Formats: sequence, structure tokens, C-alpha cells
Amino acid sequence: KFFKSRDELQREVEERVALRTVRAGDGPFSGDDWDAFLPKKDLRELLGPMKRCAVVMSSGSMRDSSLGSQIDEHDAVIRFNAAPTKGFSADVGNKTTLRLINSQLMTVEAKFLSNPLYHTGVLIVWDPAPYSRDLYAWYKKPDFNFFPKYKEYRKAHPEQPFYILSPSVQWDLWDVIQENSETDIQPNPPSSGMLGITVMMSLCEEITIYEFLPSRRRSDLCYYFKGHINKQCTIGHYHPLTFEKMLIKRLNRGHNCDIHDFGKVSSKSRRIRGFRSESI
Ligand code: NCC
Repeated sequence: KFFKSRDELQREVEERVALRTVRAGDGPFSGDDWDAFLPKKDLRELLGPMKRCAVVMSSGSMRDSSLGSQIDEHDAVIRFNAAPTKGFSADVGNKTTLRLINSQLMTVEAKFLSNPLYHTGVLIVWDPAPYSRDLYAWYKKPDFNFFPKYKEYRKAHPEQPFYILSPSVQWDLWDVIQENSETDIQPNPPSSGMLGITVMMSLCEEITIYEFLPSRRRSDLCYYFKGHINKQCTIGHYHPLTFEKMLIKRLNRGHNCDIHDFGKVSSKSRRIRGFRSESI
């Protein structure tokens, strides 16, 4: 299994990890309020097939990268959690098309509803739901109960598209990572960064991932926007981050020197042309 070619591995990710978001009427997500709050359009319909997309990690090694203008040239940019652009655009760009956040941030961040950082682009939230992918079990006991906050946010910002990622995405992806790793990985969901890569693989023809595989700027600095030092941010602790990164290394279509110089990995989607016809 470790001798799979890049194309075989990519096909596996693309075929096994479908981009699904919670739709009104899915299991317990029914009734008037969910009907009103959950987006009607699916994500691919909303954003249309996009050509070149950038995935910008929150890594400390983005600092002093001067990658901002290169990132902004992409048709779409995804960022994670509380990663800002304001004050850091020379390194990380200005454009935010999507922001993938975890349910912990939503429940813990006091200013989540009012902080303008979250008001740009399409929001997607995910929660470390049970491996069973059982929507009823998850609904009763989410890891962080973000459901009330989600509804509040939708009421306050009805125009902003805000999706909930289906738990099948994270666990289908986890299965692929585990099956393609030499050792047992931790039974926790993939990081937001890895989930965002998979989301963009489903939406875009080409993706460029910045500072997931760290460049020569690598240090123990956790984030480009904060001073704290913690090497686990880069190698992982709760999330199977090291194994995610090994998988992404195997999917890279770019040159190794682009990883070294810019922390840059590129991938082309094989399935995107015309989008697959089945529903997501
Ligand atoms: O740290 P976090 O992620 O917000 O980072 C987003 C994604 O960027 C990649 N990354 C980040 C730092 C770094 N040095 N190297 C990297 O490769 C990772 O892919 C990461 O997913 C998360 O995945 O949701 C995480 O969220 C934080 C935290 O909850 C949020 O920032 C909200 O404040 C978690 N930290 C803690 O819980 C303390 C982190 O473990 C994972």
C-alpha cells in the first residue's frame, strides 16, 4: 500500500472522501429552524467550479514569507479558524473566499458573532463528531455544542453562507490517512488544515497549499500572527498532523525546492472537470 503511485493515491482520496455538508432534513437536522438556517444551495453550486485555489495554513513559517500577492492571484483562498489577513497581508494575502473553523473556536471565542474577521467569505464549521458518523448520536452529544451559536450567527448574518461539514468527511479522510500510514494513528479527526485541503480538492481544478509542509522558514513558532512557541502546532498532538503531512507530500505535483523555498505543494484535481454528477 505504500507503493501506490501519486495518481492512485489521489484517486483514492477523491473517490473516498466526498464533500458533504449538512442539509435541512438530514436526520435530526429537520424542522422549521433548521430549514431556515441551513443553506439551500450546495457548496459546489454556490462557488461554481473554480480553477486555481490556495490553501493558507496558519503556520508560523508564513511569517516573512512575502507570499501575499502570489496567494491573492488565486481564484479562491481558504483560511482557518482565527487566522487574520489584516496587518499580515504582505505574507498571507487579503482574499478570503472560505474560512473553515472548528466547533471549539465557535463556542469558546466570546466575540465570534461580532468579530469582523468572520464576516468575509463562506464559513464552514466542523466538530469532532463520533466515528460512527451517526447524525443522531452527534446531534445529542457534539464534542462542542456549537448548534445554538450557529443559529444565532445565521440570525445575525443571514446573507453570509455558513455550512456545517458532515462528519463523514473527516472520518472518510481519517480512514484514508490511516490505511496509507505505516503505524496506527491517533483516533482523532484530521486537522482543520487537512480538511480544508480536501474541501478545496473537491471545489478547484488546481490547488496550492502554503506552509503545510514547512519551508526553510520552519521554526517552533506556532502561528504567523501570534508570538507563542509550540512545536506541536506543526507536528501534531491531538490531530494526526504528521501523517497528514506525509500523505500530502506523496500527492505533491510541484518541485521539492518549492517546498523548501516557499512551503508550497501543488495538486491538480482529476475529477473536477464538469463536476461529478451525483449529489454531494
Ligand atoms: O491551530 P489551528 O488548528 O487553528 O491551525 C490551522 C491549521 O493550520 C495548520 N498548521 C497550523 C500551525 C502550524 N504551525 N502548522 C500547521 O500545519 C494545521 O493544519 C491546522 O489545522 C484545528 O485544526 O482546528 C486547529 O485549531 C486550534 C484552535 O482550536 C483554533 O486555532 C481556534 O483557536 C487547535 N489548538 C488548540 O486547541 C490549542 C489546534 O490544535 C488545531
